[in-house]
Amino acid sequence: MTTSNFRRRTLLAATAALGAIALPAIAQSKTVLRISTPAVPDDWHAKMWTVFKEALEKSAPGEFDVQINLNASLFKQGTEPAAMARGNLELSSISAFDIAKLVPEFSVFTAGYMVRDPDQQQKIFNGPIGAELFKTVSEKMEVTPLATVYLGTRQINLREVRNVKTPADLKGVKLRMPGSKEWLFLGEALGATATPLAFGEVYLGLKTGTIDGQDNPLPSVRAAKFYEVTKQIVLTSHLVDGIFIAISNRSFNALSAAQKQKVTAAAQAAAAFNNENRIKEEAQLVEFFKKEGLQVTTPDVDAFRKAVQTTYQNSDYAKVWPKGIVERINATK
Ligand code: KDO
Repeated sequence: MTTSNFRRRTLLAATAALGAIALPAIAQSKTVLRISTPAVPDDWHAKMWTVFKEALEKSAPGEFDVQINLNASLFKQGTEPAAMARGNLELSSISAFDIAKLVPEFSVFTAGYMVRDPDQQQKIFNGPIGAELFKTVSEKMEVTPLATVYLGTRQINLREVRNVKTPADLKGVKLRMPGSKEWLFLGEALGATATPLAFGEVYLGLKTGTIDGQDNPLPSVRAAKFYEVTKQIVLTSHLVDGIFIAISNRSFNALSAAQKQKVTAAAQAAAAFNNENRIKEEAQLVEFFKKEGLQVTTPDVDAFRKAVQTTYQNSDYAKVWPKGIVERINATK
């Protein structure tokens, strides 16, 4: 072997050894982003996380390890904000109801018939109202909202057909709501007997009759197959529901400025994907449910609106809403 050959081989061996050491080091330096959501795989706000992951793989190749956990398999529904604040979870989509527990003024967005439509929802949260409230969310909850996701307009979905025109017609109906007092208040405001249950248990609850109905946006009724175990949808349109892609402050603050920008852009791309597809599907689903044999009925929505709005206005929730916020929401066009 010539000296130069020997040198080259030694160099190659050294590089290989370095590589063997360096590779796992690179792998370890990837920032892990764990996501937990109760969303079922076929729902748009589950699929949007793949858009998030792919956007980051493109904009920041090799920098992030995005781990998507659906069906509440990592954290129970509603426990995600606490997990993020503790640093046990990086990302989730959190609801206005989750936020209202720690930021009481946010309960204005848990009130029925407050937000008009998905377009107004985006304008509210991407404008000054959103900026002010999200600042408080970050300070009090240790999470940063990155994008507003339209979850859909919530409708009532019943096991047995019932003539529902006004809230009085829901008297005694065991209406499943997610498990927090803010959600139960909404169910009661609709005239029903609100019963708490996690999303993952609703299908069985409807099937066995431990609950008489549930409320969710139509795309989720389809994705979670609730239409298989119910006979009616009552188009109350009582809540233009939003969830917020949020990241724990601990994780966000550890990122470089460029990474923060890329993560935010990926979250916004994910939300846009969800919003576009959900709005499109929502417009087509009444026909789908009818074909599946469900009765889709329209109640006296004005009667529901009046009753629900009055209940909220007279509640303790309204007492902590920032002065003039309802007028500001209504003026957002
Ligand atoms: C539900 O439990 O009814 C709800 O729609 C509440 C939302 O805030 C959100 O948690 C959603 O479930 C899940 O993502 C499942 O779609």
